[in-house]
Amino acid sequence: MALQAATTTSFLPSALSARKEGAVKDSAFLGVRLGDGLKLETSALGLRTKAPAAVSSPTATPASPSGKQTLRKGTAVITGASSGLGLATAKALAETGRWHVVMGCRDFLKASRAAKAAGMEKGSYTIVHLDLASLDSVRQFVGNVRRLGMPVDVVVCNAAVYQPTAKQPSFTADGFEMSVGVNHLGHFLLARELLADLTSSDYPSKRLIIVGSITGNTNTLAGNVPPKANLGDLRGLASGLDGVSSSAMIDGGEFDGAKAYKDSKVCNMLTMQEFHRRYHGETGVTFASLYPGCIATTGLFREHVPLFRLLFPPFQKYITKGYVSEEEAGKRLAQVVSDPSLTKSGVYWSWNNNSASFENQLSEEASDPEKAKKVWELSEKLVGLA
Ligand code: NDP
Ligand code: PMR
Repeated sequence: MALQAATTTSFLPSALSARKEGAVKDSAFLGVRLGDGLKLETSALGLRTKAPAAVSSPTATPASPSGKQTLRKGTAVITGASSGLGLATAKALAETGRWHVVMGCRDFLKASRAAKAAGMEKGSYTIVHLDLASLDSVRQFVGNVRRLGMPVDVVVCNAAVYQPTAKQPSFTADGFEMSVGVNHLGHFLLARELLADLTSSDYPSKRLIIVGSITGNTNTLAGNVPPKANLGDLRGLASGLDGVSSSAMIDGGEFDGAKAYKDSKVCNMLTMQEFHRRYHGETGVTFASLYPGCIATTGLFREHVPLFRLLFPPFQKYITKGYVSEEEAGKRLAQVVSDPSLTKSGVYWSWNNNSASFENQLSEEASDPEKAKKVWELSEKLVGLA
């Protein structure tokens, strides 16, 4: 069992997962559809779930030789840690030796290989299956994380899909348009469920972080590149985003994959603030969001046309100067996870050109408390919490 040698514990999906592997058919810069070849993931079949007892639990650290009580190892749950920002953050945290990372990933084999290739030390992480496109999988994930027997000190909602070339919407197992379903609704349920675990953790700084983005903020140049984020009066969300009885878009409009992604990021940022308003005082948990910089090389753009993927990194590096490497972005998110100076709750963090963090301003829509409350209430109905 080579895979189990690479990880301490593996929690696997109960069934095979089917995932889209787009084969690019066209090469225009924008707005072109990809192929829909479905590929069955069979990697999980031969693997066995090991007893959680095998995990080295990050319990209280004994007093150091100097007699000072040191902070115990923290546990950070990161969704979508099999590539890009999530992987870089997992690596940055794990290599401090002060964090155990629970990697919530939909593709076990990919995650396992990625962690190994990144040089993450065996025992510094645990991969637990999570498909955010299924609310059942989210609930199973929460159960499996609890069965690890580790405290949950920080949760990072990082995973996302971006479908800029899709002409038609695709849907999650529960019938929600995919981008909002995965990026927002799956994480909404996950975060709501794990809040209890965060609350009961004895870690001095417990945090729930939801990754936002500049492109969801229309108070920026990047946020004004069409199609712009706009949740409208939320009529599509209210009707379930199923594309049948309602539009697949939150605002009730025509399907647009790029807009759906940006709308989902607005939901992410609104959710973080609503969490802050509802729970910061009561739980002491720090709620934060961030824009890590433009990580133009990640898998997020996998469904974009080849020309875009070729030109986007140099465009961001040399023209907008907004580019940041995966490694640097990982350090930034790791800072939001663990830096003692970033404990303020309700903040949307960004970094300046010298890589210094600052509290950034959200757009009018992404900071609208009324909208945040409505998104919260509609979302809890959709995920079965109300
Ligand atoms: P990647 O595509 O590299 O990472 C996304 C991760 O999400 C992957 O691990 C992917 O898994 C996972 N994922 C996708 N769908 C699901 C699902 N249904 N269930 C579980 N996991 C899933 O992109 P990035 O690293 O760029 O994106 C990370 C975050 O950063 C996102 O929230 C994105 O919005 C945000 N962001 C990115 C920016 C950028 O410039 N790249 C800028 C601003 C924000 P798999 O490996 O199996 O595909
Ligand atoms: Mg953008 C300072 C300018 C800036 C920054 C920081 C970004 C970030 N972008 C900027 C400007 C522009 N972009 C301009 C002027 C254009 C028109 C040429 C432009 C175009 C563009 C496209 C087509 N940009 C994009 C796309 C995408 O498909 C990406 C996207 O919207 O994903 C949702 C994207 C991005 N630009 C960014 C960032 C961070 C992204 C990607 C991802 C994200 O928000 O998560």
